[in-house]
Amino acid sequence: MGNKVEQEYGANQIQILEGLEAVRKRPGMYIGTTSEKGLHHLVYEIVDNAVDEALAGYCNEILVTINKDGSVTVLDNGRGIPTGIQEKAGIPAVDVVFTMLHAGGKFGGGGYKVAGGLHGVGASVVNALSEWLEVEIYRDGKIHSQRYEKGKIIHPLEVIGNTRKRGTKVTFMPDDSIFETLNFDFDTLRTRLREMAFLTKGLKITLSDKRAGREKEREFHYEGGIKEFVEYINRHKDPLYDKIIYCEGEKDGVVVEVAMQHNSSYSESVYTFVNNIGTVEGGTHLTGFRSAITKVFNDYARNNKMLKDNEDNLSGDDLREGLAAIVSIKVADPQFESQTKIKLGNSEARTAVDNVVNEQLTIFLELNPKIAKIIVNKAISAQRARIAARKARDVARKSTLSDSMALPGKLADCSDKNPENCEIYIVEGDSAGGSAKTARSRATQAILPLRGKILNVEKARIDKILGNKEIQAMITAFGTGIHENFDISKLRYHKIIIMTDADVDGAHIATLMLTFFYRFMPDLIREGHVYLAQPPLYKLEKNKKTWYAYSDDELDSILKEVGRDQNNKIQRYKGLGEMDAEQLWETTMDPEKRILLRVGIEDDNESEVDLVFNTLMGDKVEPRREFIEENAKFVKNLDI
Ligand code: TTJ
Repeated sequence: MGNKVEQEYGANQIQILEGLEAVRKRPGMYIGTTSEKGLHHLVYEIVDNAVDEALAGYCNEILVTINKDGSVTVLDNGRGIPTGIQEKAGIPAVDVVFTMLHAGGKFGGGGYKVAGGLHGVGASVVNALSEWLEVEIYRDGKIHSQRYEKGKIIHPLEVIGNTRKRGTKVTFMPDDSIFETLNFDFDTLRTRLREMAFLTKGLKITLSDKRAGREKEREFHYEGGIKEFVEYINRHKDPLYDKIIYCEGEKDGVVVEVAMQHNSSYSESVYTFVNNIGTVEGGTHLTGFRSAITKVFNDYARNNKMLKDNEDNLSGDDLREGLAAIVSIKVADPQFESQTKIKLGNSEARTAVDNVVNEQLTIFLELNPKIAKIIVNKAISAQRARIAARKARDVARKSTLSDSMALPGKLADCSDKNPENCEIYIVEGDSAGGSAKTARSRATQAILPLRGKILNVEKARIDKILGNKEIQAMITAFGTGIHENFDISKLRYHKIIIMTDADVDGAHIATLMLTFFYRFMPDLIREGHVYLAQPPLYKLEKNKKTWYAYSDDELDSILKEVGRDQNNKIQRYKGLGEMDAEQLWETTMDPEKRILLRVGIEDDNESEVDLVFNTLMGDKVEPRREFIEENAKFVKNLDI
């Protein structure tokens, strides 16, 4: 008998070691990437386990600490991972959790485990990819301790003391032979942990950085859960009514939670989650949400004579104008359609969200007729604007039917017709546009000068936006169309380069353009076609030699090199207009020498990008300053 147990134990051990070895050999298969992103996934993976304990109702506090040595600790006040021998494996349950792949019975226990999407590979993968990992379990009055190195158990689980606490503490040091970087980013962790806290009402998550010189702490605790998430999305906007509309329920094993509130803007900010993971491409839950919204509001409008019998239904787009919403569902067996696992496929999720929202939103509107009327009226004016815009577009289309590819008059196009070789500079002001036209390399560089501030698309309705000359010029020059008609294969230039003055106004104009791209042609940014030119801030002349500096620091280091004396002639450029064509070419347009910043969107984080924009574009002054401090995050340094 004893012999048999031993044999099984041995077989398990071999299986464990093979499993961990596979993870270390092909980490990408388990965590997607060994870049900074993969590094942060390790933390989410461990935190997910503690959040599961919170979802089960046994834990209300999680503390995440970046330690002085760069390791990370996750501590919860849950029941503690079981320490007894697990019969099937013949080793303590905690060792099963940390050494056996896909251990822990994900989705097996009748609960809704959070880790069903992008990560969800389990604590054993984190362990396998860690130089070392230590667990302390506070359970049954005792402190149980275990240490692993590169995933391997070093010694049997031991009791190292007594405690009155309950909970689990995990500390791990990622393996530097596996990850490209071990540098945890406070803001990246902050964003995800805040999202987790919004999605798990009542759970307090604290993030604390103990690294020398970087000490910082943030606490996330939202009793209102996703209702507070919606308040957060609308925090710099004007809500159209005070309440947050909230629906929750369960159907066919799908737990549904929805919160929403309209604001006075014209864009939609709806974010969807499955098992606490953002589904950037939406899916069935989003479809269910949209169809319920469309039906319930149209029924309400008809029943209350706000829409006459001969009038068209309000479209979903009309009803979602200015809508901020969170749709969060929990499903035991999430099916994802796309490779990237960000589009939900479960059909029962569609009916569940549709039913829950249908039923509860109908009741809400009956109980809150003032709010119902505000929303329906907003949708009716959106509908009018949409019809006006369609007419304007039809007129525009007809007037250019003979030469539908008519390019804007101000565009100086390039001669090369292969989009891959071509770039278009969108230049602030006619005078800088003139210099750029002289300076450019005609074969591959096109110039489109724009006059003054372009329209803020966050604050204008679609009819006005499409009637705007500058916006029309960009749309026709790019060739792609917009929104659902957007077709990237028609893009006429693979680099779209925004060139504005290196001052606050220039930054503002650049942001207005980025906002337009993000709202009307987001794939341009996603696919990396959008760039910011970087004109120099200073010119230094000395002994017939010239230097250009793109920042104060750079000027400083040049001065250090050439010596600070009276022969230095320093010019501070206030605008592109102060440079002649030759200087403009040399400093900002010559592909061999220029600096370009490529604009990107972080996949995981579209709600943040959205917020970043809204912050800058809003009416309130303070948030704008915040943005300017933070906008480095939006733009990543690319070319030299
Ligand atoms: C499992 O069912 C019996 C009672 O304990 C349940 C459990 O495992 N709870 C639990 C696990 N609480 N916290 C964890 C946990 C916490 C961290 C930080 C890391 C991991 C892998 C698990």
